[in-house]
Amino acid sequence: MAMLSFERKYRVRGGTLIGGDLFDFWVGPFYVGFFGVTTLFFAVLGTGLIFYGASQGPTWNPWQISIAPPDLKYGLGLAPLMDGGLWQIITICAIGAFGSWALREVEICRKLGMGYHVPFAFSVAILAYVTLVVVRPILLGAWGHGFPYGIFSHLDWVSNVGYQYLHFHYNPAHMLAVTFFFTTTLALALHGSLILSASNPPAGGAVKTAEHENTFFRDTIGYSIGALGIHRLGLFIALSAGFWSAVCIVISGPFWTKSWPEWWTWWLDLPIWS
Ligand code: UQ2
Repeated sequence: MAMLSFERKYRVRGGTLIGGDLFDFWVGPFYVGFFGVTTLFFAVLGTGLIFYGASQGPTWNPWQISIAPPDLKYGLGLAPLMDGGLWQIITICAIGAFGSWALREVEICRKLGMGYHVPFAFSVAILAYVTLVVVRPILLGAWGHGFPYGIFSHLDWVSNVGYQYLHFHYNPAHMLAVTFFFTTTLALALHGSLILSASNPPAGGAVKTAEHENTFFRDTIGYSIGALGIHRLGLFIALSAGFWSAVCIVISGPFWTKSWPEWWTWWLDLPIWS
């Protein structure tokens, strides 16, 4: 693949965490590195095992393929391959691939002298996944508490686990997570529309800059958070959505076993009502 004229300037040596110069090269546009190799290894192995699992299952319908975790009776031990063992190895591959991808991002940040914001942000997504399939199952004492790898089957899992707590929307951490998700869409809608309105004028029109962007919001709501500020806010609320998602599921079972509506009896029990 042709290298863009400016790419050579950024193809700097070093910044690797492991492997020194050994994997410090590019394949076409892609930086490889030690973690590029491990990403590829885990991704190919994990995907291959999903296809193998599907080949042993009852369907090739992509909506219905599902790789189930072990039965609860296996606890935190290893399960037979066709009885949840595949799910266990696929989970290791997934964490290996996601973790390798994050560390490859770290190496690229180091090469370019950038902050680690992108790998940090991705790590919060990994944290949410690991909370679901490792932390919570360990706290509950069985890998069978992980979710199945399938399109409809994971939706069924979410629905079933939700109903175990009667009404999951009463989970206060879930409320926070949902609020952060919605606020993230609000912020991105405001930001995306503002940037396009200023920097993508009709043909022949003049591109506007930060002055116009700030003035629009000062005229509308008396306040502009600023060009840097909106990105700080956006990162914070997006990561908060992922963080509180992890919290809301990890407290369900390990730290609260009753229905979530019952949690709110603390409000009714306040002495101020008597
Ligand atoms: C802004 C600004 C931007 C923006 C946006 C705003 C010039 C290009 C979207 C407006 C955002 C505000 C006022 C914060 C809204 C708060 C929440 C919680 C959604 O001022 O500066 O930069 O993109």
